[in-house]
Amino acid sequence: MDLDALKDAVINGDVKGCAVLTEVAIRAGHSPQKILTAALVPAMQVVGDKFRCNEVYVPEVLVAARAMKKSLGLLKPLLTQTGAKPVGTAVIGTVKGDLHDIGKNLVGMMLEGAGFEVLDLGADVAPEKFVQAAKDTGAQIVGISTLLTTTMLGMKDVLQALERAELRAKVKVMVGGAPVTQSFADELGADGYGESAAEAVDKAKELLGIK
Ligand code: B12
Repeated sequence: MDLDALKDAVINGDVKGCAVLTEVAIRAGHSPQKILTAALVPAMQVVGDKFRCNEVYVPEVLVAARAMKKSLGLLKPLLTQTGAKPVGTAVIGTVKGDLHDIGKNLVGMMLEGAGFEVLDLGADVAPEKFVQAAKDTGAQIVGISTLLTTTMLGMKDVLQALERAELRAKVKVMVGGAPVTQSFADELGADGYGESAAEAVDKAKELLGIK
């Protein structure tokens, strides 16, 4: 089965089509990673490009996002099944003022799949919430996501709040999201950056010294 039909279903915001085609792709033997990288992620790229060129508007982006979420929901059990003892705990969330959560959700699923216990705080998360969650769970990793250039500096607020709570030395902070780069992460003073959910997993393991 070729995955273009699934990619088109996401672009067109066809939730039912996404459900059926994702099931078909799984049954045809495509790995969840392949379905992500060959269909779902490139589909959102196309939607983003169309949005930038004013070919589509927020409502169309929203329905595409809903369709993508349907597929991700079906892939989740495959991405997160491990059965092993947790290798660490991660708290993740999207910064305050930013409602984008698809990439962050994907990072959460892949971390779970790699054996992490994940507390997902959702989107539009205030710095104090990151701090409280890190305290409550004793997390070793805090992952912050942002998709908007206007909210990128909100990541700094989270780092500063962790410092004020004297947690900065206890947790490793990873940042990511489309506008974030390694050099921006370095400027912020974050411990790690990942360009994709797969890189987020590699980075989290590296930061905790897990092979
Ligand atoms: C879907 C979408 C929406 C949906 C979001 C639905 C949802 N529930 O998430 C809706 C319609 C709500 C939306 C709203 C808006 N959006 Co929008 N949106 C997008 C779009 C098309 C796709 C984003 C996406 O899901 N990508 C797919 C995922 C899988 O990729 P990702 O998020 O980058 O995540 C990957 C990596 O970055 C990384 N990663 C992500 N997080 C983390 C965290 C860590 C710790 C690590 C290590 C890695 C990591 O791993 C992920 C998986 O591989 C992008 C365009 C684009 N191509 O990015 C625009 C985009 C982000 N939106 C944009 C804008 C402008 C807006 C609005 C302001 C529009 C408006 N006028 O209202 C609002 C903002 C609302 C708000 N306050 O947040 C702009 C941002 C421009 C900028 N420079 O800031 C973009 C770039 C579109 C554009 N080309 O102009 N949007």
